[in-house]
Amino acid sequence: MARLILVLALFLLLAPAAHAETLTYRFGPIHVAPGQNTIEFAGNDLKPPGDGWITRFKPNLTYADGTVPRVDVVHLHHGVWLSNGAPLFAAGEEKTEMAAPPGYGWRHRAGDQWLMNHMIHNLTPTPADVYIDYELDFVPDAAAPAVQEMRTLWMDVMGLMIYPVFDVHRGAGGRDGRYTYPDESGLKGYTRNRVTIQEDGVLVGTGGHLHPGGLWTDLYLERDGRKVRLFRSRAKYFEPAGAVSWDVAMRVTPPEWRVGVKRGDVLSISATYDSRRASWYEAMGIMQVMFDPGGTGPDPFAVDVDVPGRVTHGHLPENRNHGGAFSGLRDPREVLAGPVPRRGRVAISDFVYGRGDLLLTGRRGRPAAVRRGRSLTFVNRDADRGIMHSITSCRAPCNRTTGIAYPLANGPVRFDSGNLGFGPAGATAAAQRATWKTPKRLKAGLYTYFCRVHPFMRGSFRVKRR
Ligand SMILES: [Cu+2]
Repeated sequence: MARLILVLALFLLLAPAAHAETLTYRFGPIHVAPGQNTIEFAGNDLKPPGDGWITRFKPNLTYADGTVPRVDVVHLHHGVWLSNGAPLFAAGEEKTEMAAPPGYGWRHRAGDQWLMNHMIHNLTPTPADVYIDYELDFVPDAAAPAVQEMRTLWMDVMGLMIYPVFDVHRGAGGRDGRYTYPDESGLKGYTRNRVTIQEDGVLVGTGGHLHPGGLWTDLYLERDGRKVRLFRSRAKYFEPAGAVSWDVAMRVTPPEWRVGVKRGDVLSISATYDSRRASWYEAMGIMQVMFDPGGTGPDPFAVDVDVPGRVTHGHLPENRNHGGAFSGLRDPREVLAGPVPRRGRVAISDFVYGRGDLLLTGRRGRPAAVRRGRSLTFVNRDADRGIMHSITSCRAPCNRTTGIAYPLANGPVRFDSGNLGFGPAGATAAAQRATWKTPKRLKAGLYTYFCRVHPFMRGSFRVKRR
């Protein structure tokens, strides 16, 4: 009898899913200019036609022929599906599949206004046309009177902003080689990573979003001066070199995870990165939390809800090109120093560093040797075309093949120019300037660098004693 009830209960719970239809959409084509790395917004009519429930969401990025671009060539920095102005789904290159727990769904109405916010990064000087593909499982109202509504609570360590990023500097966060934002940021009274629950209910699922170098995101709950961890969304790296690339999947909560919450409870999140091996610029820490207002669940102070998570996919073939192999590029440590250009200015144009570029031969390919105490000034002449470049320290020789795990911002002396270029205020990764000066306090020696936006760009300069 007990078994029969269980089977019946399971049937009732799972029944709506049986009526779900899978809808596939292609958003695009999106033309990505050479080296593009901009944030775009566009209306999006590609949504279910009627009222009902979305129970699953799966994102991808494709070419017109349906193949998936290699992540070291074109990558989905992020896509956010906004509904009526609020984030509904989001995806980055970790491509987490979001599924509602059985019996639950995201409410959808035919009149909802959708907007697509995307940042697609073309790591090459070749234009490309791509599509954002996504699959939705959808249960029309008529087919499923019993779906329970849940909402997305958007948690971001930076709060709600268009480009919510922070930098993780190599060596930051102390001797454990890990840096947790905001806890180790030194910011006092920081509250942007917190959300206050407005009504009693139950949390039914969550998962984290990180960038390469990210180890995990944590979700906490505070009540009456007590604090408890609800879930750690750990990154699982398929990447052979470890936590250094997009070859990763995030662990999300199992379908049966539930946490009862009360009005006035405070949720907060943090993001932890590896700071031992490299710096991580423009890092993110986001968790989407699914909330059923009015539902009930276990008290997290009485029951340990912080269970291990599960990944939603395995190693993806588009992540196969790791880089770091012999390339035939010169070893800049063996190249003669060259003179400092006029006024110490090094132009970057057409994806080439004007002096010391590892791809240049002859005099211009020699690393300009600047005197100690002086600077070279890099000028991005591609900025007018909307192309950003950076000068970011990497460990010599920095001349191996480009892939998702090479090069890294791992120079023995840390420097980074920011993204030299311009963009709309508040909605860009650009530094809003086109020039950068090398630090004056560098010791004598060779310095190698790459462009974070176009990692095939590599260069070098020297600092010499007076
Ligand atoms: Cu560049």
